[in-house]
Amino acid sequence: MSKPHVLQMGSYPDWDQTALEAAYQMHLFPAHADKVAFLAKVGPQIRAIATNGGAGAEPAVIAACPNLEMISIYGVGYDAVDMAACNARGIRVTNTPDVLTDDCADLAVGMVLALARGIVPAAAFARADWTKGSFPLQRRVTGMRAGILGLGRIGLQVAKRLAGFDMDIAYCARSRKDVPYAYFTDPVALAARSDVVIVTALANAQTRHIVSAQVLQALGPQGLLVNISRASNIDEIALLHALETGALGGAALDVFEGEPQLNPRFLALSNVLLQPHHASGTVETRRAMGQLMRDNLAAHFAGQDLLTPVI
Ligand code: 8YV
Repeated sequence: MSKPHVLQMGSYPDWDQTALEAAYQMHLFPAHADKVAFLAKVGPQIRAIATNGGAGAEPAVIAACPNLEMISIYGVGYDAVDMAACNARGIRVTNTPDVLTDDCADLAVGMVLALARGIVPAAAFARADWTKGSFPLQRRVTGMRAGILGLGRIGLQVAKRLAGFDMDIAYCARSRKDVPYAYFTDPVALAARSDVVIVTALANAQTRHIVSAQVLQALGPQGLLVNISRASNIDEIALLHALETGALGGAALDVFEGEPQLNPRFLALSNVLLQPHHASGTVETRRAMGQLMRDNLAAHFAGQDLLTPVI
């Protein structure tokens, strides 16, 4: 029997790539300069798309695949997939929740510590400048007031970790959860009572720029912002302005508008910690994500229940 044709939107580690190619006829989208011609040729054969959180599957790609049955995402976020088209056409979508939760929470906490304590500039100082003076005093982490924006699986694990630092934890989410943390419906009010705001919310049209100029102002000149979710959750231009003028104390960011190209204004700032969209980037987690992404594809083609369906 011939292998099902699968459109691949991004790159995978070799262990996934080898396994995918053994099971499917893979068509690598980024390898083709003329995307329209490529899709016109292979689109009708495609039965599944294998993608990741950033590449997703945009409307033109889905429209060019009339026989598409499912999209398997290597990542938890599905904001880059045209979900309206999938809903309308009955295309199933799977993601990789749970397996990446701990790593994402770990990095968020690491970013809080690194930002507040200046760990990255301190490391550079120890190498180059220590004999010339003392490193400036930094901010205490233990006991901080933390605000978590979006208390899903990852946000909950961030809260659990921060509780270990005796933090006073509050959260903002669509609905109140059964947790011992203060609940806020308004992100501005959450920011006003917080020393650090950590954004873990899934991105969608409702959360676009939820971290607004007002939220940044409420966080204030001593306030810290950490984002491991999606760039669209933050008004990036307002953030740059707040960082440049000192209206916000500092930011640690794993995600950016137009990544991997960064707005060059970020590179001129000393009150930011920049990460290359790497919250799930450990060998252990990426292996588990790849396995789950492939298991969902396999379940679909075997006519079995999907393991982690979004729709
Ligand atoms: C991955 C992500 O970095 O889970 C997500 O939504 O953005 C990340 O875990 C990405 O999907 C892998 O390229």
